[in-house]
Amino acid sequence: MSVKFVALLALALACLLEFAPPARAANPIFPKLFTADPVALSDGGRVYAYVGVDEAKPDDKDYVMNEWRVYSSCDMRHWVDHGSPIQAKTFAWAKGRAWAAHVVKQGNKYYFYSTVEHATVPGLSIGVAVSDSPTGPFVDARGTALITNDMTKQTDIHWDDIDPAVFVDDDGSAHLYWGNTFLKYARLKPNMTELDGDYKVMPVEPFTEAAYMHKRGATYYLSYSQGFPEETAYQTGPSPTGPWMPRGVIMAMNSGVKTIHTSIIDFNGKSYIFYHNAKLPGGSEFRRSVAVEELHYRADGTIVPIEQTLAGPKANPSPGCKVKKK
Ligand code: FUB
Repeated sequence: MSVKFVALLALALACLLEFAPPARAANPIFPKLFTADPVALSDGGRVYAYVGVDEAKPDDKDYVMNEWRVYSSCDMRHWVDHGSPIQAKTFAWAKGRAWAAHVVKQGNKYYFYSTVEHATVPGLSIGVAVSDSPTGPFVDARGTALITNDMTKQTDIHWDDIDPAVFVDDDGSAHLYWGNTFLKYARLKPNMTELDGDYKVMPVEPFTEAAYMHKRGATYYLSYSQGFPEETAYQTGPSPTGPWMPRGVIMAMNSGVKTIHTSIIDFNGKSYIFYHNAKLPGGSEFRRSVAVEELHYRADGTIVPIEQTLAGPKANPSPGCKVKKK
């Protein structure tokens, strides 16, 4: 090979590198829409991520949210868009505001718990919908709200009954957590659509919103947003109702948006935290974007604080995972 040929080859390679479009960062994971309030479900070798859609225009001063969307992945890197399996109008008794939701599998059914504004009971409320598939469509499972704002009296604010999170324990018992300012808890009946007894207020302070429960070994992890701007804190305990031991902050507050709304799952032997920030171009308080990071535990079971990254987690394919490269 002549020196001239090698020089030409090197020049061509340099030009290619220079002009090749940079690979898109993995985070935020859904670059085509503003998305928020993620919750994920690991099922059948795929992870399903359910998100609200922020439709606010740049100058809007409030959330504009009408539907939820679901995406899935078999490797935590490549995501398939399954569209919108449920909208606020799925609940005939609601008048809008598709705020944060949570999805769990119980038996062969998928239950979608969601915040919506009630049409006749002032304030935000919680509904439950059901489907035979993780990608929906979901239908209203009750025909009425599961929780309404007039059922709780701790504060006059009309958005204190938001952000449902349902945890199904190893014995099949189902536990509902929700609230803003006050964290509320109730057992669910085995039908997943009714409260089993009265609700309680959990003594978790300071608490803002976005409660989330997961279990690792025999330890229960209650994570939630605290402060405003929000940061994600967590506590641990020996049961779904505590008693709780505060363990500190695992994700620091965002810049450009005051909320953060995290949720934690295991997938293919690793743990992940989903959250939202405002890092999609044009992002802001009401134009958020969902991202994901790997989450690590220390030997004593405490969680290592998580940095937000643009790179996101490494590929973690399920056996037989085939991704469609664009
Ligand atoms: O998306 C509307 C609200 O913002 C959610 O219900 C809260 O968790 C916060 O993320």
